[in-house]
Amino acid sequence: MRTLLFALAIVPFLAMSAAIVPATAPTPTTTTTSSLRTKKVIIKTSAVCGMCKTTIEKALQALDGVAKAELDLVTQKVTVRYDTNKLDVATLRQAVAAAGYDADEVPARPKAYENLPNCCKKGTSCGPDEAKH
Ligand SMILES: [Cu+2]
Repeated sequence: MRTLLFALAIVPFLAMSAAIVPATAPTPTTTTTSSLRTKKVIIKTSAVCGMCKTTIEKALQALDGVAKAELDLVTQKVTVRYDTNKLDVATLRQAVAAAGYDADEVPARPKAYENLPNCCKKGTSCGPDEAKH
């Protein structure tokens, strides 16, 4: 009796997952010649020095779909060109946060932030000592 109940309980679940699978197959609509859709976005970060710049740019460029990432240390803003078919802004912000830096309203991941060199932490400034990196 117990096994029967279990079987009855699992049936709707199986039926549901079976129904979901074919539904995910995307039907390509009228996609014409230009399949690559790049968009530019500017994300405010908490970068303070050249090393932060490299870390953030590398973290973003490691993502599949990022064409270009360039950080301006004066404004602390990173300009990202990305493929909208592969990524969205939230994913880009997450990548910056995972590297240990704030990204707009997304705070830096605490663990990654702790692993940053002291001079790269918020409230500090590498200033003229930037060479110590
Ligand atoms: Cu730094």
